[in-house]
Amino acid sequence: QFAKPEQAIDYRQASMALIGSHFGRMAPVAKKEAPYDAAAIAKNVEVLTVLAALPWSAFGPGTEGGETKAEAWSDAKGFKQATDEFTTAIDKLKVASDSGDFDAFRVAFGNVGKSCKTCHDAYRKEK
Ligand code: ASC
Repeated sequence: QFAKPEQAIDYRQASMALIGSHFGRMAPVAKKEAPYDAAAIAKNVEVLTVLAALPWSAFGPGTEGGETKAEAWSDAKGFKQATDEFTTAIDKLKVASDSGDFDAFRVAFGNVGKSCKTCHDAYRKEK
């Protein structure tokens, strides 16, 4: 899939950036700073569910580096668990946003954010 480690690093950073864009744009809605447009949120979350699957194959053996701590490989089990928790939280956000219920969306959105932070705290280098 990736001829060189740098290509894997670029790929995971690019896909994470898209996830950050599609997740972060919903923050004003979750914080009640912007109106809740259920259809627009559901459409955005649908994109996000696809994006959320992308980065993980780009953390293969021999692709150490970039912004990722060595622990992502030395503690591969913990890393896998953290990324699984994220994709599970995304699946729950999809169910919540499809329901059109604002509070369900808000709670599920917050849980995705927590899973982002938990994994970043453990496995992303300090900036
Ligand atoms: C984002 C983003 C993250 C998460 C995290 C949530 O929008 O880029 O890494 O949310 O800040 O706690």
